Amino acid sequence: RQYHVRSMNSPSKELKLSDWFSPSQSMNLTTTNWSAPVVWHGTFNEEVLEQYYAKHKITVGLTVFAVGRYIDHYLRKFILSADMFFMVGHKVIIYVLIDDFSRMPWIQLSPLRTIKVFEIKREKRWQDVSMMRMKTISEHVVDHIQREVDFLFCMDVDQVFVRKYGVETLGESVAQLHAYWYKADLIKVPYERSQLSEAYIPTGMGDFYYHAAVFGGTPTQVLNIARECLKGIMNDKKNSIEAVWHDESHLNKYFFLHKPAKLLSPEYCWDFTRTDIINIHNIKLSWAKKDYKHLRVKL
Ligand code: 2GW
Ligand code: MN
Repeated sequence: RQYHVRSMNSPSKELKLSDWFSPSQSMNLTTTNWSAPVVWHGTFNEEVLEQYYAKHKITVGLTVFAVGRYIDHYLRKFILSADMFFMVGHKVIIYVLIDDFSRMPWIQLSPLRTIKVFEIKREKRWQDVSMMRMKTISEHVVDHIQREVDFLFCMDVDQVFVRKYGVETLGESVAQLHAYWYKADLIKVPYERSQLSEAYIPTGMGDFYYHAAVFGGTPTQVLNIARECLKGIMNDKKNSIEAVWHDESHLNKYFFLHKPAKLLSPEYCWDFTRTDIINIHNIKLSWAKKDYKHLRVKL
């Protein structure tokens, strides 16, 4: 659709929306060059999708980690909002990985929702808390998740669902466009640039900068993602190097080598403090407030 606006000063000249916004700002990419859909609100027919998945009786898993201060800060809101908005009408299993069982909040969930809580050991460095999620995820997918769900999402805990986050997001392997970088020049995105790291992506290469706060797919695909990222992380440790954005750098390398089957628009993981919300109309998941000073002291 083309919007035409008549200019006041020169009534003869028609101004197009694209006279003010560059194409990258005025249009949303809806398909990648490897033919994967980029899901934006409005690019899917909810009714048709719901009819399809209703017949298939799917179960969707969601892993979330909460260690140390993040338990009290984020966990309850994350779970309550997931209960309300994540895969409404479908079976959901929320897998909570927590370092102190006794601090698990008591939450009454709606029908069709189950919680499974597992205690994990606490890593000393926060970088390892984040990175070693890949190890725990692979172990749990093998141990039980692969037999319990049809699709699995892995998410950061420091975010809240604010609208329906539905079956339009399901796919073999799913990657999230990062709210900071989806419009940026590819040479500027913060991929790991040291050749010594397994996460290395040469300048000018890559497709998109993905956000590790959300990734998913079938259990088999998630297992592959988590295993490959872990392999890269462990090799880097052996070589005494750490990628600039930890697990996120390795995830970006993985999706560079193995293109995701589906991409989610930044509406599916938006930073609510951002003011340049051109084309962001329907936010479904929002970053939670981060009190860096308080949260990132020790650990
Ligand atoms: C993390 C950083 C500094 C201090 C504490 C923590 C921390 C993280 C923690 O104390 N407890 C905890 O449970 N976590 C878990 O790790 C939690 O699930 C959290 O969502 C996740 C990633 O940490 P987070 O959310 O603070 O990192 P972000 O929001 O800056 O995330 C991006 O970059 C990370 C790597 O640096 C990850 O790749 C993450 O997936 C990205 O979204
Ligand atoms: Mn986060």
